[in-house]
Amino acid sequence: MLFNDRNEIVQDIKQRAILVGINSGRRDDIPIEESMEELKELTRAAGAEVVDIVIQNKAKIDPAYFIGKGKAEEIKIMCTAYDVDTIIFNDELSASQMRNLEGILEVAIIDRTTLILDIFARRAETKEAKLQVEIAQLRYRLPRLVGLGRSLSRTGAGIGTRGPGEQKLELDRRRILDRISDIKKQIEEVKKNRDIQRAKRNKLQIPVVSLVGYTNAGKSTLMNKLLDLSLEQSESKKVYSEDLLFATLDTFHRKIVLDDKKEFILTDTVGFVSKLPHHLVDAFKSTLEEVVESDLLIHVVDSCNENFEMQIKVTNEVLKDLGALNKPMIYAFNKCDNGIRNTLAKTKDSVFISALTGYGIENLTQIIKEHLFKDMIKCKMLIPYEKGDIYSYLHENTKVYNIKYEANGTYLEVELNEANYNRYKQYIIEA
Ligand SMILES: Nc1nc2c(ncn2[C@@H]2O[C@H](COP(=O)(O)OP(=O)(O)OP(=O)(O)O)[C@@H](O)[C@H]2O)c(=O)[nH]1
Ligand SMILES: [Mg+2]
Repeated sequence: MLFNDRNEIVQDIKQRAILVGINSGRRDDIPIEESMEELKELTRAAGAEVVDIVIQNKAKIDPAYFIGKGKAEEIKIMCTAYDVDTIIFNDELSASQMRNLEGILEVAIIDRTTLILDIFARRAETKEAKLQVEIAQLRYRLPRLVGLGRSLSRTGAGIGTRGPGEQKLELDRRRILDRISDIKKQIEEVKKNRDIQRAKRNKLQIPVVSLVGYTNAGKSTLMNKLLDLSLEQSESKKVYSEDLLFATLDTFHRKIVLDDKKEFILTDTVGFVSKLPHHLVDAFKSTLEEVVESDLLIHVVDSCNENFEMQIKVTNEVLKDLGALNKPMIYAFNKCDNGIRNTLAKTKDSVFISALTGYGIENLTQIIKEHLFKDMIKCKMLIPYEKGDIYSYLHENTKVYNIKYEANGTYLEVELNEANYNRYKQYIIEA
């Protein structure tokens, strides 16, 4: 990759990478082959080419070189033979491991965290996401600056050197610290604005449902499918979905109006991945606050993926970290157009769907309704004719079963949520 004077990329040359992972043999780890397959997908998402994959069986990692020194020397030979310029490790490396490895291998050393941060930097679209990613990148690189040449330097550009908006990341310690405090201030500003928006939504008393799950599970596709069914909709409200890790980085809110006028706000969120960098989770905590505050979580699972159980576990761990694990949650086993796994047991809080074909979506909305509107109260009301505004509000926003125009006002049989029930109590004649 080459940069011009303004620090913008002018030419992108594909990096050629060898991926390196350690098989610790621990039983609760994800099988190494699958973890490396995921690393390969991540590498692809960062725009580099995978030349080879090296796995070392090793119960304990080497404090100096992460892998064995002998293995590192073997990889050095491969680098020359295959014209490789980057080595990507499947775990987080310490500053000294990076430095030592760079000394032997003489190519750029990237770890899984740097790789994930790099993908986030490439994908970040909104100002807030960009700020969050950059701060996570800077915090991660700060203790790793010393002695790192090729991996972070200006000439050895590539994964790990770019921030959001394809700008070069700061290298100077002092300037990094200044930049971090500057970003913090900007995030505060954005947060204020978001809090105002959220307060507005809260005021509407509309329940919030959040889609959560592993990256590529189909959250955004499901959001689009539910938008299709919504009584209020528009094509421009569709969100981006793609067969790519981390297609979504921002939180999106859409109003869904069901056939009986019951409505809720649906939130699409960033997908999770195993070994998600802590700095990143921290940075995204503010955007994910809404997940913590939602009334219901739909945990979307790619049931076609061999590792779906691990993906559920990872997602739940991140949710726990966010303090959202105590929320009511429905498991939506997605991609069932490819058949339903016979190991999947159907429970009252799980549903088999295909966000692509629409299979099972009715069932899902039924379950959502049961969760969100179980406290709906059916009642009979008499609205005086001079309170036309209340009548219009109820007519537009609630399920009306019966209307009669009586001598002293409009008689309504409606279903009210708790807020409306309390608000219009005086007009209720029978609950
Ligand atoms: N076969 C099949 N593919 C699906 C289904 N739902 C989603 N997909 C595909 O899965 C890929 C990922 O879908 P997204 O909706 O972008 O997934 P996501 O969970 O939003 O992913 P991130 O935003 O990366 O976290 C896309 O290629 C979708 O077309 C489904 O029900 N069946
Ligand atoms: Mg998405």
